[in-house]
Amino acid sequence: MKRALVTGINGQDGSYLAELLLSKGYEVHGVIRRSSIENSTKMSNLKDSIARIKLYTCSLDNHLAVYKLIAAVQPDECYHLAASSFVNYSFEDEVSIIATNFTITHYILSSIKELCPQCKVYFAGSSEMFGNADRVPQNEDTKFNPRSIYGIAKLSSYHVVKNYREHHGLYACTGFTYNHESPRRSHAFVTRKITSGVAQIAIGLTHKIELGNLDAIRDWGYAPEYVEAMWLMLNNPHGPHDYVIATGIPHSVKDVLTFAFAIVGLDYQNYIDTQNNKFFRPSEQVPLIGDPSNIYQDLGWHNIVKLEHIIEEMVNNDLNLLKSI
Ligand code: G4F
Repeated sequence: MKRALVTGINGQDGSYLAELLLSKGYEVHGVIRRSSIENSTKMSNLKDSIARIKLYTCSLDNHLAVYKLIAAVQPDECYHLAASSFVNYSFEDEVSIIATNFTITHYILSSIKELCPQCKVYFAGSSEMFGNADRVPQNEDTKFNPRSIYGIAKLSSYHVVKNYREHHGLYACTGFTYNHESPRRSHAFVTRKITSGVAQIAIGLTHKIELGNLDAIRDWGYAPEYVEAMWLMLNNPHGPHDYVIATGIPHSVKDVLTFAFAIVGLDYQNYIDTQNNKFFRPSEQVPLIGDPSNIYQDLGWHNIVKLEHIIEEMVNNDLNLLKSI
């Protein structure tokens, strides 16, 4: 039986990945923050799988703790998904973003190199590493040009992963994931903010959603499909390679609004407030759209579920959550 270690297992991606690995017969070990274990909201994504997972509360920002964790688990595959995943532009958060999105990656790789160098490692990279890209769509050869500390920290991790692959012989690779959504998405992200707002409007709890740039373009896919891509990357007959994981299809925030409000039969234009500057991002001129040709060619992966259906599932889930209160 293969043994997998997943960091950030209670997040959107970690929880779907845990379910996928369990369905494939893996022994699944997961790491969560100590503060999460007593917070039922933070554990809710694991409600269907928690009984079959071995959970550890480990401070990943402590090198010795990471070393001891890897020594205890001795994984065959490690999926490093733990991250500050909100692309925050506030200066106060920069130190913690660098610690979470860069330093921990190094702790994990260095521990694996010492303790179980046969372990394959997946690192969750991001389209934010391309930032203000010089082309649309972006692929694995596109020049990196991150525009946020988040993107810089992810890019630094990518270089450490590459270094451990090329100079230490580890099977380690990075997935450049573009936005991926589901009912498990946290409320900070625009899709969930919209779908939960629509559900609240539909039952009369509020009458406005405050948003930033409605013309922002993103490449939004379906999270359960993206974790399949991660697994395929660690089971790649061509060896360890980095891939863009994306749909290649551009959509605007307005499209998300149109899909979401259509579910409850309303016109979004009557319910949106864009006066608050705090929701606008600097430097979003270049749309982040991925070219998934390489992962399709090598691993046969491509997205299936369209954004319209993802949003429908999210709105219905948010309506059900409100009805169950
Ligand atoms: O949902 P978002 O906050 O996601 P963002 O920043 O693209 O980041 C997500 O995808 C990245 C790429 O895969 C990941 F690296 C990252 O970890 C995360 O998963 O924003 C999406 C778009 C942006 O263009 C933003 O300007 O929505 C626009 N937007 C407009 N109004 C808003 C809002 N975003 C948020 N969060 N809140 C708003 O009110």
